[in-house]
Amino acid sequence: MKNYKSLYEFLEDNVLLADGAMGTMLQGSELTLEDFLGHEGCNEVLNITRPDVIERIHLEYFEAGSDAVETNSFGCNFANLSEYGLDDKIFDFSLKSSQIARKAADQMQTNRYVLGSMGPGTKLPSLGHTDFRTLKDAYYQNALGLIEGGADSLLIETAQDLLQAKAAIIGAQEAVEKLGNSIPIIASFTVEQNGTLLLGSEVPAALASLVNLGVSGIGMNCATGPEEMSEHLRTISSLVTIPIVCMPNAGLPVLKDGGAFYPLEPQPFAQYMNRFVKDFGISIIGGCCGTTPEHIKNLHNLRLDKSFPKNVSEDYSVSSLYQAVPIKQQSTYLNVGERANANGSKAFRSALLQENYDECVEIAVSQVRSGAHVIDLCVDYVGRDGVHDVSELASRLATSSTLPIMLDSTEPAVIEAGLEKLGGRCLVNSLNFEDGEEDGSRFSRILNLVKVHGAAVVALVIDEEGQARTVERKLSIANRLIVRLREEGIVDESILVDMLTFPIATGQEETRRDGLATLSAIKELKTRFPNVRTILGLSNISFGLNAAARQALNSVFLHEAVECGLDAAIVDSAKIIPLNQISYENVRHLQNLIYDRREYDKQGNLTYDPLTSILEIYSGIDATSSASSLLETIQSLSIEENLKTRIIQGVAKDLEGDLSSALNSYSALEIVNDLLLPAMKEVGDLFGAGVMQLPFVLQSAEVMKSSVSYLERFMDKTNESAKGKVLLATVKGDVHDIGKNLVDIILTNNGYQVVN
Ligand code: THG
Repeated sequence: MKNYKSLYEFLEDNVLLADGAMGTMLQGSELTLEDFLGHEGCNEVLNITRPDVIERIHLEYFEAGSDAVETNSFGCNFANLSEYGLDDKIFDFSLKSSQIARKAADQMQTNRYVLGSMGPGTKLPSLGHTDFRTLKDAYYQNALGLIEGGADSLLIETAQDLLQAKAAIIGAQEAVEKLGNSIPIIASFTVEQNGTLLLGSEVPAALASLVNLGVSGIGMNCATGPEEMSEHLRTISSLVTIPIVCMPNAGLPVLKDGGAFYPLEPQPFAQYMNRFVKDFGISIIGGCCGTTPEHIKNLHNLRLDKSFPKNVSEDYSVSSLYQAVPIKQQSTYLNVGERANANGSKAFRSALLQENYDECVEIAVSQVRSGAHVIDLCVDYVGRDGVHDVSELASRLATSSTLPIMLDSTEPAVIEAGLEKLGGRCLVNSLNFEDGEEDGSRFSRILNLVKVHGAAVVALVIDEEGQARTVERKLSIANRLIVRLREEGIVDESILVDMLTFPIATGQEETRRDGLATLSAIKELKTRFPNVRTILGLSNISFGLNAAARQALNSVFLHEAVECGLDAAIVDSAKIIPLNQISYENVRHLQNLIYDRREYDKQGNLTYDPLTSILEIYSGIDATSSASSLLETIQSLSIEENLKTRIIQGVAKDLEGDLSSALNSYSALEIVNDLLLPAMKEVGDLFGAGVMQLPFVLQSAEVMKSSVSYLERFMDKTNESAKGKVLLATVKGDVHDIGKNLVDIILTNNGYQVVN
């Protein structure tokens, strides 16, 4: 009887050596079309028809020294199996694959482990190929089968779309919970040669999104050899404390005799891995495409000891699909743009009511130009279907926004619908104790969503008795919130307490000291809980004043709050004025209003009221007009620059009007060849240089496509498809399908006739 250690225990003091490639080993085995039951290329079928072949491959790896092997279930997911009409077999194939690996592991004399492989599939939810629920439910079946078959861990690998990885992790967690046996869930993403994931995610964005879901290990596999992974591993090891995975290909593939060949030999492969284990504390190693039992043998012979990453500063960031944004900014506050709010912006509201979602998105993302770090998204509006609205908007923002999203709603269903569209790590705004904290309360429902999706959370000082206005009540509710969230495993750095902002310029006596109470409470909270973050919805402070006075008061109040330790603010970033641009005298009056410094004579008569002075100073003053929208900017350009900018920025709104003006000076063909195509070329160059991410390229291509389809009617028939006919194809169900379709759009736009 072996002295069986759980994988958790093993990982505590050891480097886990996994196996190498499965696919290439299968290609080397003599398999017939019958073995595949006619489903050529569907390796998962082999679990049923040729368990002997799969078992033999596992044994080869164990004999080469693998501590663990991966189940033959990389394609046991919704996208892959539905290509073959086999998506009802997810559970069965997973179960079988896991039983085969378990059987092989149990034949060995020493402890060996089974890693249940969960691959990415070919449908990317961030691009709308499928939805989160469908994927999550299929991954749940995948994970159930793997666990029941005896897997010691679930390895979500080759993740390319953060939303897909999130669906896989959450599906896996549900399965683990259902079966009640705790096993580690490990996530591994794929960084392309350009240094990002397929959809453009930078490594820290992937970490923010996935590590916070509560995985037990994180890292990367596939796409490149070890050399290209080195700097990314350095980044990962500087940001996380959980075990790190690294399973590279045997180098970058070269084409040889019509097939891909992975050139990195076992010896140099092992040398790289040796360095990664020592320098970056990588503790789960193995190989991906092109690696063989020989590669594993060389790794085994190194007998690597576990080392630990040095200089880790854990990263508490939120993220979009593309970038991570630290919640705690170094020398400023986290600027959360307030404009995408149905209650807080007339322009946004009217676009929403017309269901002009593209316009809503434009309002939201334009805030990046005035310095926003995060977008607050609030669609709550009486009489509207919030779930529908948030789904429409979040799915667009998921790829159009480089900024992370703060989902602002009182409805758990709205928050959930938003979370299911966004691959990045969101902030949830907000939690409070208004209807208590029992099961079924909004507090418990929203908290559960925060936990499941690994979000950061805004917590408001509101309890069963209402909003806290005194310093004492603000602090006591804040304390109750923090204690409760800590119990649920939420770290201080992911909690943003909102001490609440009330209007202070109403003239009513009882509101005079509200701003002061908010500032004092923030200051005290920061001394009691230095790692808990604080946030305010800033603009509430100035309701009732005219626009110019509001901008000034908001700006001064923000300055005071940051001095007291405020970490984040929901603001109209275009309208915050640096204090040095407000006159000294006005700043004094505004500060006097905030700190309620009125003056009285000896008889107790009021001699100075800052509010009166402010009303006088700002009466009749217009607020400076804020930055005009991107479309306005575009339409102020020359027609040539207008069309070029439209393509590069992907702006399709009112396109036909502008194209029709261009037809006054150019022929349709000239517009395409001399204006639009050079702009597309620039898009291509920006993409090649890694400056522009894939979804934006697709957006540009869409504008190109709409332009061409409008202009076509003005072209001579003889010019059509003069350049020739192109046949495009790739392996059925392969990830390269996306690239192929992109090539189709671009070739079609360049005058080729494409058979896809
Ligand atoms: N705390 C938290 N979340 C919040 C708030 C808060 N979310 C909503 C709100 N308060 C913060 N957002 C806004 C957005 C806009 C305005 C105020 C707060 C605002 N809008 C102008 C007005 O109503 O006069 C309209 C401008 C326009 O129409 O363009 O003032 O406190 N956690």
